[in-house]
Amino acid sequence: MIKKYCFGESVNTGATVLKLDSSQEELSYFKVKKQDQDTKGYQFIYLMDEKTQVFGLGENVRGMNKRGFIYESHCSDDPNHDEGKRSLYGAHNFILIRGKQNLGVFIDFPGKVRFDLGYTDKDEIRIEVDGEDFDFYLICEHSISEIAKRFRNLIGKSYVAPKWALGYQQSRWSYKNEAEVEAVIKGYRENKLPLDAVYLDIDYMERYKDFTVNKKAFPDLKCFAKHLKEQGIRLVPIIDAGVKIEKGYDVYEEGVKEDYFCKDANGKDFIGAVWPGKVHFPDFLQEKTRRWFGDKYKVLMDMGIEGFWNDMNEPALFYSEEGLKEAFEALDQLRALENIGIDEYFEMQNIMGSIQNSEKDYGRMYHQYNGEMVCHNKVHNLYGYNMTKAASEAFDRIEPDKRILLFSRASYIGMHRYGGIWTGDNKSWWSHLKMNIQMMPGLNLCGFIYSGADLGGFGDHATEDLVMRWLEFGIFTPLMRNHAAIGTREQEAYRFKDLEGFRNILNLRYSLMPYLYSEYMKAILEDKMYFRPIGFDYEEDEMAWQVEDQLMVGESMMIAPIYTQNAKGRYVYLPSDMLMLRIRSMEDMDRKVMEKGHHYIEVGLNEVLCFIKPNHLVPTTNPSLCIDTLKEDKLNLWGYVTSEATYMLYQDDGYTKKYEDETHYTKIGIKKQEEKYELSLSRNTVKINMNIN
Ligand code: MIG
Repeated sequence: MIKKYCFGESVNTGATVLKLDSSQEELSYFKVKKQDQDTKGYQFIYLMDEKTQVFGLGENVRGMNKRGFIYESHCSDDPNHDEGKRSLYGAHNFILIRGKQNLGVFIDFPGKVRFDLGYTDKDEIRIEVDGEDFDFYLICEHSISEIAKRFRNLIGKSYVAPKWALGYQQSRWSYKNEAEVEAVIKGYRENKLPLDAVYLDIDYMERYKDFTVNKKAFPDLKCFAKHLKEQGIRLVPIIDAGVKIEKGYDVYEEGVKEDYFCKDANGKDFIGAVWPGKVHFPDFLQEKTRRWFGDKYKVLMDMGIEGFWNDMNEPALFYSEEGLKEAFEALDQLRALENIGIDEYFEMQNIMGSIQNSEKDYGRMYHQYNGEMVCHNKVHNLYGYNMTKAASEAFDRIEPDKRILLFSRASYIGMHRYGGIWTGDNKSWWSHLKMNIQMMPGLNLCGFIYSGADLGGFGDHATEDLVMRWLEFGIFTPLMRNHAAIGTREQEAYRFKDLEGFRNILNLRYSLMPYLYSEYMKAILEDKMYFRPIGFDYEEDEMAWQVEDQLMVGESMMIAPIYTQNAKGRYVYLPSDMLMLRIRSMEDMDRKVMEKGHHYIEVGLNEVLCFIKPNHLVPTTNPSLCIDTLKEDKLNLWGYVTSEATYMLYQDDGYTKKYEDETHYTKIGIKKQEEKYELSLSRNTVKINMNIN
């Protein structure tokens, strides 16, 4: 059951799709406190007992169970994802409380919301909303999974990526020209390593101007894209939020003329600075701006581009004109002093350090909404969401039947209908591999199914073992992209010594595609979670709820990734008997039925460890170098069957939007008859080779 409580006026963020009337009853489970006159907000207090756990909040640091820390929804371009961070790039105001009564809470408010989950008082959840106009949704269901599903019903169906975007993808900030892109592809293809896409970071543009191509670096992008597609490889360019201020640049000139940009307090176009230098920010809160900016993607689509990533849309702000002026003035005052003491020295550092992404600057930026000027701070968390909505709605106009790859860095609840997300600038650190594992279920709870982290890590230098272990986990994330920052050690799979090991890992991704794709599509079409903490599947098992480093992937599998350097194995908790698979390659793996309970399992660097639940199946196929050439008409069925199992295989063309069709499903049944397994199929479109237990 979902109840909506409206506070003040509705803000209409577009996060939800279900139309609900405001409940007149008193809000149960929470004590409501109005904040003082200055703060003008609300506080909601919930009392936790010892066993209470809290899940959700999408993109955030720390464990799957978020109890014990404080988080703040404020989309932030912050590349230091350490344990102390309260906000990352997304604002995902949904929590799921596992207590005496299981509850889901969603705060639909585009300004700041704090989720103090036992930080100030270890037994209290305090939700603080920095405003008076918002909607509070309360979801009550018996089971945790049911709450997760209800929330998805509320916010609508997730975006569906084209199937090629579930292939392995390579990116790096610094592929500067055609030759460098070709070299990467050669590195993959010559070593028989699968690859589906190469990303173009900001260097493909002319002076970082959106929707332009640097002609020297890419003389004929259309022809180049066509040539790569013939090899099964797509190019995915980046689009940044800020539009360069430059005379003669059409996007800039149109924006100024038609009033598409955010304003300053005086009604002039707000000036900030990002990679292109000085920029204006499109006012994505306005419908007309969304339409205009969205249609610009066509420039690249006409060159054969089928995918995009939206960056810097928190929006990131290196400095504003006014902010910089103030900083210089403050520095001048210091310079005028005869002696710079220690206090002044730190003040100076502070002045320099607080220029970027400053809240004061955000407060100087205005949107036009329904004829009113709205201060950016009030709607900050909607910026990336509306940029992505703009692109997605344009794709529907430009290519109505085709799936286009789209994901964003900043996001808000509801953006999952328009695109996926990647989790931004992590580092090549083992702790960030663990963070990636722990973040995925939270993202899924908020509807972001097409998501993933920069595999191998973005900042800092990667090592071979880290990249290998990270890819072993990445096999299971729908967005499987290796991405690194300029200046860091090269980390493409072919750069390392154990090429065969990398080949086996990447091949496994493609071999598992019949399963991974079926589970990906069913998670979207049925509002299910693709990644789940294991307690979600074993609600009665208290031990399962303690596990922070294993995940259920789709309906049949559990994974237990290795995320520590030099580890030769790990402890795994099995919430039931399961079939263990320790995979070196499709031809070489160990299979063993293991009993419910704790186990230490040895896992070599080149081995992938996964498990199949009892009476569950996993369809696999032979690998290929890209999704376009993957054959899925003869499947090799893995399974652990003690009595009988059924599996719904989902197969469609992967490129059009006709995904809701009965004919995409094949029901596979296995029945154990004495020592034999009997196979049944609802259709004869696939051939099955059994590989049970
Ligand atoms: O300020 O475009 O998160 O993936 O490589 C850095 C360069 C801007 C941040 C993105 C990252 C991308 C980088 N961008």
